[in-house]
Amino acid sequence: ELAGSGERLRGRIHAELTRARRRSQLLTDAVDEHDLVRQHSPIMSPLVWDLAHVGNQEELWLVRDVGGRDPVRSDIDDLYDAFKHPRRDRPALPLLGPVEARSYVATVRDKVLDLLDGVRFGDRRLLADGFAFGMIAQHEQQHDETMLATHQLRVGPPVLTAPPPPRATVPVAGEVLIPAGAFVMGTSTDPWALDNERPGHRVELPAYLIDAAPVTNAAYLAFVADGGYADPRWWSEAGWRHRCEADLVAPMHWRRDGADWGYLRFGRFSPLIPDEPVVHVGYHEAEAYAAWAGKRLPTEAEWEKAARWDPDTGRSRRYPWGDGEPTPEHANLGQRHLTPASVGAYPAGASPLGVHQLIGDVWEWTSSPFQGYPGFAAFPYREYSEVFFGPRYQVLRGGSFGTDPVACRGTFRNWDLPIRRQIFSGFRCARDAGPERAYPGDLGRT
Ligand code: AVJ
Ligand code: FE
Repeated sequence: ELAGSGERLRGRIHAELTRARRRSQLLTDAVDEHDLVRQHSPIMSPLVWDLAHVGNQEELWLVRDVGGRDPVRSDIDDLYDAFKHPRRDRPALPLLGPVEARSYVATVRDKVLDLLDGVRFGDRRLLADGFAFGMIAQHEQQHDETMLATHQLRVGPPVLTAPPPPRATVPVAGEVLIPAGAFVMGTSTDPWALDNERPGHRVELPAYLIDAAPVTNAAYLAFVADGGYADPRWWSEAGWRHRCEADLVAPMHWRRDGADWGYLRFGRFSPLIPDEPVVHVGYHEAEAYAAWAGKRLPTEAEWEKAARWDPDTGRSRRYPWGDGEPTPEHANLGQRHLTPASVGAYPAGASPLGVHQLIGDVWEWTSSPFQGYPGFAAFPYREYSEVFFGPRYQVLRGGSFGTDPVACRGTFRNWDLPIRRQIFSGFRCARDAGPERAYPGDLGRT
């Protein structure tokens, strides 16, 4: 540990844990006790489960493992083990009530802040650069995003408010050519990167075109109006089967408003804003739209090269704009706003080649199933990522307006089932550049 750097790290950890807790409190204090314990959808937990689960993970990793202290409540470990009880069964469990859950998470936090004071970051790999604390701050923020999705599913008068996102200030349209070549995907050095983001490894890609912005409501509406949901030509076999079984006709939360469409957002109805990224679409819908548009979804590597590769130096950076932490000018993150922002609202967040809004706004589906990178090693536990590897889950990238910056970066990987659309998911398209586009000098001569 460099002199003084331990103190800076302690301060950063304290700030991240506190920020996460403020968010959890905002999301759980916004509703009454009945709303906290009820299940708003069989695919979501009661909000009070998320709250106590966050505290229980913090107890397991920080109080017991890092701190070596006695358990606060070892009797409830089983209730809050996500692998023991599927979401639909959680309301029937003898969960802590709202008052007990709040007092439990506060007790755990007091102990954590106490042990943070004396912890030595160099002692174990789990503690290097404060990783265990960073993992727990990210975990709480991930559940805060899940709780925000539960709020979106909740029926009743609105309880959450936030100012609208900034308006578009630059025109953004079309595609950006990413030249052929290798780049470093993932990271071996980002201190709080999770196991599935590691290690950094070279990936060689042919030239490709990627949309300069996520697909907007207007563009998606054209697919809907063209009968896209009624034409199996655009859908994969599994996608079409699901579209029929679930009777999908439009993104989740879209509602007809006479001849037009609007959406229900956190209890309020509004007309579609045409130049906002479409949100609440599943992987199958994203794939169908891309086929209809004559394109495809980007692979995960294509998404990451567009987001991180610096054409001047060849280096992979942390974000599209560089290595600096996101500010409100860079990206729509952190639940500052409760909608995606219009395309063109974040010129300062664009990549050097002109790809916009890769970070924030909406999670973007990629065509890649969730897999470990070459050299992957589970750390610190297999259940964070490894048990989800395989063809069942698709990777999403970039974070949404509901994602906190601590859990969002160019290497961050999210995953979900292809049918899921309660998450803040959208997409952008890509396509092969073709030989004539790979050699700009040949343009017009073929
Ligand atoms: C990475 C968002 C898929 O919510 O299932 C929370 C994050 N892991 N608790 C999830 C997570 C354990 C995870 N996702
Ligand atoms: Fe969890």
